[in-house]
Amino acid sequence: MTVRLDHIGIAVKDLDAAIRFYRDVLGLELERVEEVPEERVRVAIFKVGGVHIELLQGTDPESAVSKFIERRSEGVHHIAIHVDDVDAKTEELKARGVTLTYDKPRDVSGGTRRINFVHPKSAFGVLLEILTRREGSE
Ligand code: CMX
Repeated sequence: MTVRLDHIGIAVKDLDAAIRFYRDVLGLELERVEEVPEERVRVAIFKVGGVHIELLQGTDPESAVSKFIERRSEGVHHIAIHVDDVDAKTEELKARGVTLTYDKPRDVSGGTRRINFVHPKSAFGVLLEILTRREGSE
């Protein structure tokens, strides 16, 4: 069973400015920049040891990330934990009374990741992403 910290998501207003800081000032390795239309975000992914830092900018005002920034300002938005089977984990957590944002996990990034979220009210104030990466994707 592979349970591990996968990434830390940070909500930012200006992705390009944030990339300049994390890559050029801090010196982190930028792995890729991609759009995740299913979640209405553009993300920049940095490799930090075996974990990633994911900078997120909302692509429209209704995006969860845009709403988060408007309500609470920029900052740590979620912590993501990799599990072997996000579908099974979703069902297990639901059976234990945990509130998840999606009834069933959804595929994102061309099907390379399957994700769900535990609502912060069920996780002591932290939005927790649970995800399973498909074979071959990092
Ligand atoms: N971390 C901690 N608390 C959060 C939060 C976050 N990221 N987002 C919202 N909250 C808190 C709010 O501050 C609020 O708390 P109070 O009631 O104490 O003020 C409460 O949660 C609001 O909850 P809500 O009314 O149910 O819902 P919101 O409209 O604020 O939406 C959430 C919150 C988590 C349901 C929504 O953001 C969501 O569905 N998120 C999952 C999808 C997502 O975040 N996608 C972006 C990332 C995609 C990616 O990684 O690719």
